[in-house]
Amino acid sequence: MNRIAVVPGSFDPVTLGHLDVIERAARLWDEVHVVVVHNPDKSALLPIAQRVALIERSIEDAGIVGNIVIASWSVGLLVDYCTDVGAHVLVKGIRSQVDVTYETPMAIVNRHLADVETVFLLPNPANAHVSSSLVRQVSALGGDVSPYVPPAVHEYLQET
Ligand code: COD
Repeated sequence: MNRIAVVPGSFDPVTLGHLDVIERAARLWDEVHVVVVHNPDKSALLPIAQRVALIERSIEDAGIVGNIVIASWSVGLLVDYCTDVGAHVLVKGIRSQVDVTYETPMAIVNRHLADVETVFLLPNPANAHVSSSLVRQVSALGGDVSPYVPPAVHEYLQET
């Protein structure tokens, strides 16, 4: 059986913290779907197609190849995507108690809705403070975000 995991996120933009979770998931599962999902609770900086393109480039540049599919999902439940592709696992990163509080009810509901389990990975300590919102803020104020994002994202943010 091909074991498939879904790594969902807003990825607005993808950071080194996200890449770490994706790379580790790719070692643990046969196939990993990185899915860009519109989060209605957050106001977006990048269009979804741009987020997908930056993930594609960042994964390629990092040499994480072979078993990764990149997709976006904006219609319906995230577990519907999982069912469509035959995935029974969602992988999320947990940086702090805030993430636990946000993710716990979703994990319970997703298991109830479609028998999809959520597996939480602790962050690499080097990236534990990194978030897309921090990157957006530092970038908007003219700061250097290169310690937090893949080179493709740094380049993109400098150009825009
Ligand atoms: N280190 C490790 N993990 C990290 C880091 C880091 N530095 N930064 C972020 N992460 C993790 C986050 O904890 C999260 O698990 C994931 O990476 C994505 O993060 P973001 O910020 O890009 O995405 P979010 O938090 O806005 O999540 C958006 C989702 C769409 C994935 C989420 O809202 C979701 O699962 N929605 C489900 C929609 C649905 O079907 N709802 C109904 C049933 S619950």
